[in-house]
Amino acid sequence: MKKLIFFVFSLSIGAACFSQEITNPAPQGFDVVRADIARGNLDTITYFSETVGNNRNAVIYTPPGYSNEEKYPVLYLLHGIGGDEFEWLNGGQPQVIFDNLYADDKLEPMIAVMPNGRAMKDDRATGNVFAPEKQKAFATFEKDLLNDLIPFIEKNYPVKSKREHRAIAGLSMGGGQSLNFGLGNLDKFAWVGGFSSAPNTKSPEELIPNPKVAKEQLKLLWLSCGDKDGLIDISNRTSNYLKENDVPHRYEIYDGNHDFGVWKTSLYKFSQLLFKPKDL
Ligand code: FER
Repeated sequence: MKKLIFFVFSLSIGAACFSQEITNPAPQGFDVVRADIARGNLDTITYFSETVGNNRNAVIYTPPGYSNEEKYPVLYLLHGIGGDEFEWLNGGQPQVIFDNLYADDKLEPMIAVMPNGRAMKDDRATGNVFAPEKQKAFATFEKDLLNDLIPFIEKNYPVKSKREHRAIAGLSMGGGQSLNFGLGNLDKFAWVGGFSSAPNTKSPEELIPNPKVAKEQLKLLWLSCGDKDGLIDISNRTSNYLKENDVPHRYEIYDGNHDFGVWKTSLYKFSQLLFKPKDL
């Protein structure tokens, strides 16, 4: 009996050491439309993709007070396996979150681009969204993003084009893409966020082969997940490696599942850190 009690005691000590506290949710009303505040603008844009060989669409949000006289940093915000360029809008209304944050002066003015991350001719989220060729298209999107979409945005919008002014984040498959592409291209991205990252996330050793360089180059490395998400081991694994290798990052775990509750909270918190001095 004593042995059993000791065993259970050790297990709970072990769980306490390895478990992470649940982080506070976003404040009430963060995602509710407010009357009488300035609003950003949403648009759909079309760019030619050399990678795919046809025109592709993306949604773009420009902030309240947007002006061609200014230059803005850019957040690329990516969707999940069952989504497309409209998933964030339909499920998360990020424009409402952003408008409210701007009204409270909590966000650095930025452009947010929501692309279609399934880089193939038919990029609709129809049929079996887990089909191998569709999953492959989520990896191919790295080329489309770097060689087609980013140059299009930089040619057609008043944006700052240094790595310090470019962020990438996404939900689930888009979280995996953000970690893979962001950490794989530190010369292009200084701000990287994975929300509930999916099994397309590379192994930590592949993601961060050189922790010292990552540590020097990253302005922000963000991970978040719902505590009841079946995919949480992927975020835990990544965070553990980062801890072991002394790479600063923020890992937030919310009371939630694999859903927009977690993703909206993540966007609310992550976006406020962007393009600001590190220790704000
Ligand atoms: C998987 C489970 C979930 C997977 C991807 C997902 C690639 C993606 C989920 C999402 O984007 O919401 O095994 O394999």
